[in-house]
Formats: sequence, C-alpha cells, structure tokens
Amino acid sequence: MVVNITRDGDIAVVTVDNPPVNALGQALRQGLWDAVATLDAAADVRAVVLICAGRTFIAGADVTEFGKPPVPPHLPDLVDRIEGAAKPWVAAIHGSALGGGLEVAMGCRFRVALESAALGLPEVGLGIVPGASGTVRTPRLVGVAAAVDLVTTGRPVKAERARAMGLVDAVVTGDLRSAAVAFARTAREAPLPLPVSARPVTAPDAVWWEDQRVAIAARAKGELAPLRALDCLRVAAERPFAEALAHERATFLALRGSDQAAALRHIFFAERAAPRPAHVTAAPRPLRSAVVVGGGVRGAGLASALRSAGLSVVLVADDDAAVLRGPQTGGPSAGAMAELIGDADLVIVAAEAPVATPAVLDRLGGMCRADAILAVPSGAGDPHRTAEPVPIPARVLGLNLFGPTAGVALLEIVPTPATGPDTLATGFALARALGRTPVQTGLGGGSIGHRLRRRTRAAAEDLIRQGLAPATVDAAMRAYGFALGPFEAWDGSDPVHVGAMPGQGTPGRADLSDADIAARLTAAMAEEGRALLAEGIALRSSDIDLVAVHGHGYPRWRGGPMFEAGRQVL
Ligand code: T1G
Repeated sequence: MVVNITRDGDIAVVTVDNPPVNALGQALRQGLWDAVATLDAAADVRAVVLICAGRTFIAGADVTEFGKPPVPPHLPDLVDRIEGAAKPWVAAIHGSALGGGLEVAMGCRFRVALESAALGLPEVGLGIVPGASGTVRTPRLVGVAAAVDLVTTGRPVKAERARAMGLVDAVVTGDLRSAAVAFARTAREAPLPLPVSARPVTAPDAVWWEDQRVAIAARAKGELAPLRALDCLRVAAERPFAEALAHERATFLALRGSDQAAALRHIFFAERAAPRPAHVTAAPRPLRSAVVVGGGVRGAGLASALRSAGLSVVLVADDDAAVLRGPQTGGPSAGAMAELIGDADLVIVAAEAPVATPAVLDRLGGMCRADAILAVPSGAGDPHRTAEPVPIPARVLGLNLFGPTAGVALLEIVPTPATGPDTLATGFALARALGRTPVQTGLGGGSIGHRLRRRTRAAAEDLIRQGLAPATVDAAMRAYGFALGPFEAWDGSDPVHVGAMPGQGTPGRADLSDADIAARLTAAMAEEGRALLAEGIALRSSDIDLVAVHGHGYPRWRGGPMFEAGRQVL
C-alpha cells in the first residue's frame, strides 16, 4: 500500500510508502485523496500527521509521468483537498521535500522538519514551473522576495533556514514521527492559523519586479522557465489566489511539453543513470585512504574532495613527486615515497606530463600495494601505454579529470584492456565520492571530452578560414547558451591546427548568423558523437550529452548535441 493510516490516540498518522523517493504517481495521489475523506469521517481524529517511509519525504511529481496526459486526481486539486480537510494536517518532513512534495506540505496546515531535511522547488531545473500551487502558496508563507529566490533558482534550503523564513513551523531532532504527533496534539489546543491560501501577500512595486526580471534574464541566458516562474509569482502577488493558481497551471502545462523541458528531463535521467551502468556489476574495492600525486590546483582539489568524502588523503606536491623521476636532492626520499604510496588503497596521479611519464608511472606502480588502485591521467593519450609496465595492470585505471576540480561535475573513466571489473567499479565509486557524474570512455581514441573539444575547435577554425573572426564565433556560441565560445574555452593544449591560427581569408563574412554558426558547431559535435559511438569509445548517446553539458558548458536546457540532433531528425 502506498498510503497507510495508523493511529496514535486522537492523532491519525498517514504514512506514504512509494519507493524510491515517494514520487507522487497516480496511485499515491489517489491514496492521499481517499485518506482525506476517511479521516474527515473519523469523529475521534483531531489532527493528521503526513509522514513518509524510506529515505525521503515526497520528492515531487513522478517525472516518468511527464510525457503522458495528466490523470486525476490532479496534484493541485489534491493540495487544495488536504488544505480544506476538516482536521488539520501536519507534514512531517525528512530527506527532501521537493516540488510537488513541498506543495503537498504547503497544503498542510503545519510543517515540521528534521534538522537534516531540505525543502525546495526544483521545477525550473526540469524546464517547468511548480504546477500545484508552488508559485502561489510559497509567497504566502515566506514573502515574495524569498519565494522568488526559491522558485526561480530551484535551489533547496535546509530545515533551519526554512523555519527562519516561515516555510516550516518547527525543526525537530530525534524521532520525527513522535515529534510530529506531539506537535499536532499541541497545535490542536490553540486556534489554528489560516490555511496558506487564505494568508495575505504583500506585492512589491513594478520597479522591483523589473529588477528581478533583468537579473534572472541575465542568469537564464535563453532558458524559459525561470522567467515564466517570475511571471507566475507576480500574478500570485497581485491577483486573487484562484486566478493565480489557474495562471500557474496553464504555464506549467504549456512548459511541460516544451523542448527545453524534454531536454532537461533527458539530462536529469542521464545523470541518474550514469553512476549505475548495467555492465558495472562487480563490487568496488574499499576506498579508505588515497595518495594524490602532483597536479597543482587540480591535485589539491581532488585531495580536498576525497577528504570531504571521508578518505584519509596525502597530497604529494609536484616538486616532491620529482623523486619518482630518480634521485633528487631535497624532498622525500624514494624510500619515504614508497612507504607513503604502499600504504594507500588508491593512488591518483593528478599531475600531467612531465611528472606523469611512463617511467614515473612504472616506479609508482612498483610502489603500490598489490590490491591498490593506480589511477592515471588519460588526457589526450590513453592509460594503456601506462598500464603495460605496471606490475598489476588490472589495478590501473585512466581518469580524465577535466581541469581544476572546483565546480567540475564530470569524471571520465578510461579502463585499459587489462583493467579488472572491481577496479572499474571502484572508478565509479570514486566518482560518487568526488560528487561527480561518471562517464566511461573507451580506449585509444582519446576521451569523449577530448574528442568533442578537438572537433568543435576544428569546426570553428573552418569558419575562421571562411572569413569569420574568432570573436564572432565565440559570441555566437555564448548567445546559444554556452558558457564560453570555442576559442575562449581553448586551453591551448594539443592545438588542432599546426602553427598559428589559420589566416582569415576573405573579410568577415556577414551571411552566417549566430544561429548558423551554432548549428555548424553543434552538428559537428553530434557527428563526432556518432563516430565515438561507432568506435565504441562512448557507450551511450546520453553519456556524450553529459560530457558536453558538464565538461564543455553545452547549455543544459538544450540537452546536449546528441539530444538536439535527435530532435532535429524527429
Ligand atoms: N520522479 C520519478 N523518479 C524520480 C524522481 C521523480 N521526481 N526523483 C528521483 N527519481 C528516481 C531516480 O530516477 C532514481 O531512479 C531514484 O529515484 C533515485 O534517485 C507538480 C511537477 C530526490 C534528491 O525534481 O532531486 O514535482 O535510477 O539517484 O541521489 O510542481 O532524486 O533508482 O531507477 O537521484 O538519493 C520535482 C528530483 C519534480 C526531484 C534523491 N522533484 N529528484 O537523490 O537518488 S517536478 C525533483 C532528486 C514536480 C510539481 C512538479 C533526487 C533526490 P533509479 P537519485 P538521490
């Protein structure tokens, strides 16, 4: 049963149990709908606690239903029904109350949250706006300014911040169920607050709204949902509740079928599938300690991320790593280094050449414990050349670390032919520890990210040869939504062309629009993606999109080169 009702004296407890995240599928909506009637009819029930089993409170509408026509009971109607129940409902929140989950909680008369809980309206991240009163009830609870931040950014807030802003009534520790029942019993002894929909909201002036619009438009760069969310919030502040609710619903339904929503759902599911590929079935090796060798800022970032994940980490600076190239004056001796390396579960070489030479990796491999994993930079080459001399090739794994660690959400995993299944599984576990989305990339042909970057650069240089200025190409790609254009983003490594930038032929061509330029370069990325799939370098089309979005600033709300190319074919 996705909904079951138990009693704690005169308090009824409605428990939702719909794994994995208590998403509001049709059966759950129906179960809650029926629970309102059942409990309204129970004369001895004075209040209701709504709580969830499993790891989290309701995490939102069921995103898998989005491609299908909405089926009653519709979520906005369910929220109104809970709000209008004869007995006050108290939402007891743990884990994450997100989207429709928070909207259901705002239909309750009270909200109680565990201090570790988070609450948010992430709908704009899916290309939509809240569709069950989120833009209309939130301002009535937290005020318009806080509601604009919550709804237009999609960023969740922790329980204590939510209490301070008025989103929850109490933050509790210990057993949530008993705390919520006690809260409900006490609440029944005092006059009830107004239902949220009946609470007043103060409307800011037109200048304030224009300031918000300008700021959000600059941040959104072509993404529709944040601005449409702002529009819904303004209607919620200036028009009666029912009118604002109808406006929000119409906006939600219009966006739900949009290309941007389809693209963002594609990335949402690709990100969730990435850490658990079907072919990675071995158990990962335990990761309790790591040595990060070199890598400057990148190495320090990796060491910090691994420490945050609970590993004990030693960072060997590039200079100290020099001893791996042979006897040095100063710095740790080879013996000291061997002792350090030999004690770690994982040795990550963050440095690129000249530290990470085959001879250095050979020495490192000889120092590693027999069951340790040696992770080496894959960069432009491949770790295969590295793995050969290493005593235990099955323990070697290539990683493409994508530049300095801060803010990079991707980790390309490059197994060699000798990489063992448990080593590969540990690579995926390492990505989870680093908080990065893992993508496995094949061997020999360079990493997915590297190939996409070179192909994009080559296509951009073709445009230069046709007379366009690099700045024109960069501007067109930024207008398309990229963080940086191909020439701005180029880090100068392994230039595609030989020698200086190709001369500009005829004076700047005016007949290529920004859209034409973007179409050329994104088509080139998609063509390279098809080649990567054909060569077995990329295992899934969605992996290529993840690399483009997370590694190259491809606008998330366009879904990536493979997604876009597929839409054009349809
Ligand atoms: N619907 C369906 N499935 C979902 C889901 C959802 N909303 N959220 C997660 N899953 C699946 C996910 O695909 C994976 O499946 C499993 O749950 C675990 O996910 C009307 C319309 C809740 C913080 O955007 O942020 O409500 O691969 O690996 O790391 O206004 O999932 O195991 O088969 O991410 O512990 C708004 C999205 C929807 C929340 C948990 N809600 N989810 O993180 O697990 S729109 C969201 C998350 C909405 C209303 C609108 C996270 C999480 P599988 P996971 P996690």
